[in-house]
Formats: sequence, C-alpha cells, structure tokens
Amino acid sequence: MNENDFLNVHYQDYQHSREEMYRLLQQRVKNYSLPQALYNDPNLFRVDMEEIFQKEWLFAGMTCEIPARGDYFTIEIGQNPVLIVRDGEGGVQAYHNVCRHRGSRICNQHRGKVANLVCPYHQWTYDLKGNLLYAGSEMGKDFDTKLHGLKKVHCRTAGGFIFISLARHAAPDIEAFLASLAMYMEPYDMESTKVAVETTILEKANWKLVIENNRECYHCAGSHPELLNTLLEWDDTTDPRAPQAFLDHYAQQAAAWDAEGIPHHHVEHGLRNRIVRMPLKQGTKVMTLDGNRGCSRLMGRIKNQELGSMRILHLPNSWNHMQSDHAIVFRVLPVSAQQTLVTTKWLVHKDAVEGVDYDPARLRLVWDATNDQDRVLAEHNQQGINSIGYEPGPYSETYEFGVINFLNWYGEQVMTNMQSSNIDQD
Ligand code: 3BY
Ligand code: FES
Ligand code: FE
Repeated sequence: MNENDFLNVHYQDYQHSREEMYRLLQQRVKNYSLPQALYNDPNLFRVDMEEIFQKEWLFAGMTCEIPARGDYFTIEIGQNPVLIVRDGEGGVQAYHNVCRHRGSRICNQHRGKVANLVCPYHQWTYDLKGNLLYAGSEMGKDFDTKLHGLKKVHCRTAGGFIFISLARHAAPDIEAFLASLAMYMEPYDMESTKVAVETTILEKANWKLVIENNRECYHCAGSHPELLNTLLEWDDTTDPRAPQAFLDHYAQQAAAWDAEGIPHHHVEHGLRNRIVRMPLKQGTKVMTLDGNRGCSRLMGRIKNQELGSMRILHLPNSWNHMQSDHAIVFRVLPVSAQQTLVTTKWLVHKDAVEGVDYDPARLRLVWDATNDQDRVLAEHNQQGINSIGYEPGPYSETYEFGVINFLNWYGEQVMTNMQSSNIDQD
C-alpha cells in the first residue's frame, strides 16, 4: 500500500460514514430518539460539523461585548477559529482567525482590544476590515497585499445578537427571524448592556443531547428545584396542557405588556427560530431564587418588573431568557462526538453597578444550579446511549414536542445540506 492508497482508504471510510448518516436519518423512526451512532460516532460527528455547524447560522455572542472600535472576541466552531471585531465605523465583522501567511491563529485570547490585527508569528498586520496592511519587506516585489486579506465569515446582527455562518453562501432564511428579533428586542436596548457574569461548562455529551434536554421540561420537576421557584413548565402560551389558571394569569400580564408596547406574541420561523414571552409563576418577577429582581436597574426602556421571560430559540445552538432586569443568553458549541461547551452570559444595564445594583453571586445562582443539573442529565443520557442495551425510545408528544421539532429540523437540514453539497461537487 503506498501513501496515496492509505489516504484513499480513509476517504472511502468517510464517504461511507456520510452515506450511513443519510441512511440513518432517512430511516429513523419519527418521534423516537436517534440511533446510537448519531449520538456517539466520531465520523458522524464530523458530518454534523460539516453539514450543520459549518453551514448554518450560529449564535456567536452579543454586540455589547465589543462596544468600541477594535474590541474583539474569539470563538471556535469545531476546528475553525473565528474572530469577531467591532470595526472603525461601528460595524461588527467576523473573519476566519487564520493568518494568510502560513495560517497561524492570529488572536489567541478569548477577548481583547486591538488597533490592528497583528499575527504573533511573523507580524503580518491587518486592519479591522481585514485588509493586509503590512507583511514586512521580504515578500518579494510580486507580492500583492490586496490578495492576502483575512477571509470573511458571514455575520449579521439584530437586537444585540451576533450570528455567523461559515457557509460559502450563507442561507438567506435568517432575514425574517432577524426582523422579528430586532422588533422583540427593541425594549431592551441591548447595546446599552454589559456582561455581569459569564460561565462556560464542558458537558460530556453529544451536542444534540444538550439541545434535546433544553427542549423539554418533562425533566424539570425531577431535577430543577431552584428554577421551578419561578419557571412555569408550559412551553408557550398556547400549550394544550396549560390550565385555565395559567391562561388567566397570562391574560392579565399580557394586557399590561400590550399597554406598554412590550412584544409578547408567539412567533415562529420554521422549526429553527422561535420567540415567545412567557409569564413566570404568579408572585415572582424574574428567575432568581426568590423571584425578586436581581438588578435594581431595569434594562432599556423597561418600567414593569413583571415581564416574565421572553424565550428566544435559535437552532442549532442557542436558547435565551430575556427578563425585565437581566437577560440570560446561552450558546452551545460541539467539541467532539461526546463533548459540548455551554456558555452562559448574564447581562444587565451597562450603568448598573456591581455590589450596589446587583450581586453577581445572587444573579447567577439559579441558572448555575440548573446548568449543572442539566449537565448531569445529559451526561447520564450519553452513558446509557453508549451501551449495547440502548435502543431508540419514544418521545411524549405532549411533553417533548420541542425535542421532536428539534430532531425534525436537524434531520431535514442535514439531508438537504448533504444533497446540496453533492450538487456543489458535480
Ligand atoms: O427554560 C429553559 O430554557 C428550558 C425550557 C424549559 C425547560 N428548560 C429549562
Ligand atoms: Fe502569520 Fe506568518 S503565519 S505572519
Ligand atoms: Fe433542564
């Protein structure tokens, strides 16, 4: 076997995995959990990364994290380092964080501030628009800096949220969601907020188990005592399980929201994006342990402490809770077939003073506990799925329709994207 044969064997192995993935998705039993390999096989994980995380719009972070010129943060989409920076005109730009000289990662901090982007290896220097400004004097007379700018990553913002897409041609279907998001987020003035607390936890579970777990509250009563002080387990305001007492409570709050021009109606864009404002339990205001506000300065133009929680879903990698005094945003990034990073940020008004208006320890308590409880659930789920004793089991159509919707979106999206990449190659 020569070296090329060896590469060929791997290539064929991988092609086989792509075919296997397609077959498994086509043949999966709807409303049942997925076959084992889709949760733990490294080759199928690679297909997830190529077809979902390298093609779909992903939630990256918030515009308030990079308020001024040259502020940046970095994010790793699998093996792809990406840099997100505020340019000199107030715009948000995203680039592959990869030098056009010999490919070094350029920014190696989680976040920072720069005048220009300087590669640490041989100091090639790019401006904030990605143009190569300087490559030393040794590149020869034919070297053209204009041909060696940073590679752009598609980037869109709305309502303070930053989305990126590594696709060659980014999917246009984000536009309607961005318009809704801008409208629903208007009361919060997210550019005038700041991160009060940020955490990242590593879950030893496939990313789909992390999302599945978030898409249902069947497990809430058994696992989330702190969260259930304030959270109602109904998934949205039209949940068929919701009793009359909930509908009355909602109607009362909704009347106040309408009077103040606070958007709350359930809006969906396919199965991928959803926004809905849900009341919290009667007598509670926000998701703190006792339900009282976590920050005395409310966000944006908000006056009413009782705004419930506006839930924003963006598949494949984010869910969010927007409240009157603070917002909690969640970002999911796969690391390997059985490892996933979950980053949580608690945001408050930018002029709120730590220790005076809010206590970070109090603010974070409920979702720190909830995240850790969910991590344990996802890890135990992964451990059982890895067993020869696992076989896909049925979801409850009333309690777990969010999970069913997620997997329907995922399955269709992977198959559609695989088909279009086959066409691309032709
Ligand atoms: O609150 C959430 O983000 C989700 C929805 C319901 C259960 N879970 C905790
Ligand atoms: Fe960046 Fe050489 S790899 S300057
Ligand atoms: Fe949970």
